[in-house]
Amino acid sequence: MTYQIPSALIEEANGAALPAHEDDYGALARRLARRGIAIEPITAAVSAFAVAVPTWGVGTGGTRFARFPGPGEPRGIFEKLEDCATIHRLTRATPTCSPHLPWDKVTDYSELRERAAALGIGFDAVNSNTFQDQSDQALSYKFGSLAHTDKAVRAQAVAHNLECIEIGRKLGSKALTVWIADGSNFPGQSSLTRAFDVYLEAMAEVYAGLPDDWRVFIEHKIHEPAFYSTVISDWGTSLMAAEALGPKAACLVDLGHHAPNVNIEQIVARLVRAGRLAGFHFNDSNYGDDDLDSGSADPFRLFRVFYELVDAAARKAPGFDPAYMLDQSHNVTDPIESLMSSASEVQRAYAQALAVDRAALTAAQEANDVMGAHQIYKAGYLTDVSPILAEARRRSGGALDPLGVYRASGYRARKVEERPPVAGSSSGIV
Ligand code: PSV
Ligand code: MN
Repeated sequence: MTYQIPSALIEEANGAALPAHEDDYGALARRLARRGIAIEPITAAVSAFAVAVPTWGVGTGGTRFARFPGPGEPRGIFEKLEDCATIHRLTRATPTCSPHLPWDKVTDYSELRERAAALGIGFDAVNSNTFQDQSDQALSYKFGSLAHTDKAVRAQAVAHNLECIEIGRKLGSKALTVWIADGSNFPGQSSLTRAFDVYLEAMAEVYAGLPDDWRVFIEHKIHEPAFYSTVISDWGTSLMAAEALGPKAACLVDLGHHAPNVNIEQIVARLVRAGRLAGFHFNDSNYGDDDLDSGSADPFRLFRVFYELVDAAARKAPGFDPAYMLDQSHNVTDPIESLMSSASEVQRAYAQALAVDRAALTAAQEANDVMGAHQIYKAGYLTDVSPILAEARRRSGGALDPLGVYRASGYRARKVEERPPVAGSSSGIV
């Protein structure tokens, strides 16, 4: 039996921190009440909110220059699941993981599903990978996959996506996320029109393989690894593709995949309006697809996105059912610490958005009270909702202070003993 953080440790730490926490929670409740906002519905909503952990995120990431492996890294999907379970155990915010194939391939998927269930973890959207070549692969993706000029390469990429659906079915997943690296590095290198046409043709075959209760998430990205054009470059292209494919297709927003300074929350509002918002890959960025921890660089942007989500849910926008996933690369931190903190930052943005007085905001907007509207909106962001997040965790058996308990447990040191490095092991993402 491998080491898991004992419940007793969580209870003991919670007991010690409880008086101060209750004081803070009570003070916040009174403060919100003065603004006409009840704390309990926010705490209940945060408790019910979940975000999936990417299986590739529990290994140390890297850049195109280097990867500096961390100690006690998971050496395969079973150990990745253990780390995902640890994150959920302490935060109670991450009951599912989002697997990436073929990185997470195994021979027995019922065993994988059972092991995950025993650890209290389920499976969210399955991610396909046609952006790398695998050793057993017949044709190369160097010049593209689903949008390759050669039909045989496209067929290979279609077959991989169909296999991902099959594996996902065995794991209890209900969605396939498709991000392709296809694009070009030189003006004139490829036909901007033909590349999109053949992509749609190939994706129609993937779409045809979706079970009735499945969805396909199309993930756009403006650049990288292609630096002149990408085939699925932006939300407009993604929406065109989703509409061409059918009702089971929707657009996934990775926060790092946009032009600098783009108004992401407006994209979110438009996709909600079109009934095509698939969900998110949360992360943060300063420059490009930096894959920094969610809410670490620009927490106000995360809040702005969540305001649109809260607004859409309150309006009961048709077809609004986004899937929430993290997608980050942890190059210099312990990935478990980063993922716990990120799950909490995503919940924080949600709670802050819920702390906006929507009726007052609508009235101010309608009256063209510019500064009034801005202050009402900003008041949500300026609310320190930390006691709500802690209370939501405590009520579901998690830790008031996940990072403190994680560090006190010595989990990583135990994993260093249990997981001696294996030659060639990799976290997958660079
Ligand atoms: C691409 O940058 C991406 O955001 C896609 O979601 C991939 O599946 C993921 O990163 C992992 O490489
Ligand atoms: Mn992504």
